[in-house]
Amino acid sequence: MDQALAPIARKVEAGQRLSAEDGRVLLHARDIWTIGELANLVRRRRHGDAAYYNINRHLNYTNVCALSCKFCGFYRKQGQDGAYEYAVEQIAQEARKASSGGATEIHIVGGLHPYLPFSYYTDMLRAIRAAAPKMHIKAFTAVEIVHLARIDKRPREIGQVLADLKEAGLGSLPGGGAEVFDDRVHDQAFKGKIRSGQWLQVHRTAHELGLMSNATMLYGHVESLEDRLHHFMLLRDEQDYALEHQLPARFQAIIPLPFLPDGSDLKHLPGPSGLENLRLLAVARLLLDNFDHVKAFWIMQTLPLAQVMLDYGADDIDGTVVWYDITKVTGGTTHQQVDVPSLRRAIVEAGYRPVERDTLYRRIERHGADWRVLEDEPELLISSDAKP
Ligand code: V47
Repeated sequence: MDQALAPIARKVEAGQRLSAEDGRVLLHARDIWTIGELANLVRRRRHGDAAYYNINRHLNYTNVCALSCKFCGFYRKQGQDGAYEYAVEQIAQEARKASSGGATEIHIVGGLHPYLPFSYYTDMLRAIRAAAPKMHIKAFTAVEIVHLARIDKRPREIGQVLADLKEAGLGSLPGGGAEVFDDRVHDQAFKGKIRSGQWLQVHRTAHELGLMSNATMLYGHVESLEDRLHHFMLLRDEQDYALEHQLPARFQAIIPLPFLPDGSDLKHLPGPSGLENLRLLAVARLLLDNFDHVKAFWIMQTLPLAQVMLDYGADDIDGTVVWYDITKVTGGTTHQQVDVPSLRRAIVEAGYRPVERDTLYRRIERHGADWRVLEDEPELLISSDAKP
C-alpha cells in the first residue's frame, strides 16, 4: 500500500469522516488498488452486495439552447439544421410508450429554449401524468429551473417555479448542469451558465419543498484536481445542511460524468482515462459520506467499466435508458439501450445482486410490464450504523 494512504485507510476502517486534505491525497495517489478497496468497504457497509438499476427512459424535449457550452455537442441554435423541440402531445406519446414498456421513471432534460413559455413545461408534466400516472417524472436541471424563473414577463421566485412544477407532476430533480463548481472553469468551458451558488440554491429550495435530487460533476476537461475536490466539498456541505436542518428531501446520488469530447468545441482534449474514471468514482464514495448512492452512469462510463465500478464504490448503474441524445458514445447512434436481462447479467457477472429500484430507491416487484413499489420493505439502503 502507498504509505500516504495508511492514515486514510485507518479513518475509513473506523468510519470517520475524511478531510479535504485526505481528499487531496486520494486524488493524487497512484495506488488505485487501495483506493478502490477502501471505497468498496464503504459501499459494502451501506449496500452489501446489492447493485441497483431502474427501468427508465430519457427524453430530451429540445436541443435548442441559449447557451453555447464548449463541452456540449448537443445544443443547436434556433433555426439551425438539426434543431428540434417536441410538442407536448409527442412527449405524452413517448411517456405512454415508456409506461407500457414497464418504465418506472422518465428523465427529462433539454436546452434553454428561448421561446417556449412556462406553460409548455407545466403542460408537459400534466400530459405525462395523464398518459402515465404511475411513472415518476425526474426532470429539469437547476440550469433549466433558473431559466424557467426568467422566461415570463414577470420573473418568478425559484421556490414558486419548483412549487408550480411539483403541483403539475414533477417528482424530483436530476443532477445535471453542475459541471465543475469553479469560476475559472465556468468562464472557460460554460460561460453564461449559472454558477455554483445558484445551482446549490436551486437544489436547497427543492429539498425544502420535499423534492429529492441528484448531483453530478462533469470532469476530465479543463478543470484541475483541486477543482474536483472543491466541488465534492461543496456538495458534502450542502448535504450536511439538508440533514442537519432535517429538510424533507436531500441529494440521493452523486453521479460523476466523464467528459466525452466527440462533437464538442473541446474535441481536441483527450477526455479522462479508464483509470481516472475509476479513481474519481472511488474518491466520490469516500469523500461524500453523507450521500446514500454513487451512480456509475453506464451510458457515459460504458457498461464494461460500470461493471468494474461496482467494486470501486458504485452501487447503482442507472437504467435501460433507450434514447440518449446528449452524448453519443464514440459518435454512434442516439439509440442506446440495454435490455433488463443484459443489465442484470452484467451485475451478476460482477459478483453483485441486481435490485430493481424506483427513482426514490424503493424496491420494485415486477411481473413483466406490471410493477409495484414494495413500500413496506425497510429501505434497503443504509442502515443507521453504517453511517459515518
Ligand atoms: O448536465 C454534457 C453532461 C449532463 C457532455 O440525475 C456531458 O440521475 C459528458 O446530468 N460529455 C446531463 N457529459 C446528464 C445528467 C445525468 C445523467 C444520468 C443520470 C442523472 C441523474 C443525470 O451531461 C449535463 C452535462 O454535465 N454532459 N455534455 C459531454 N460531452
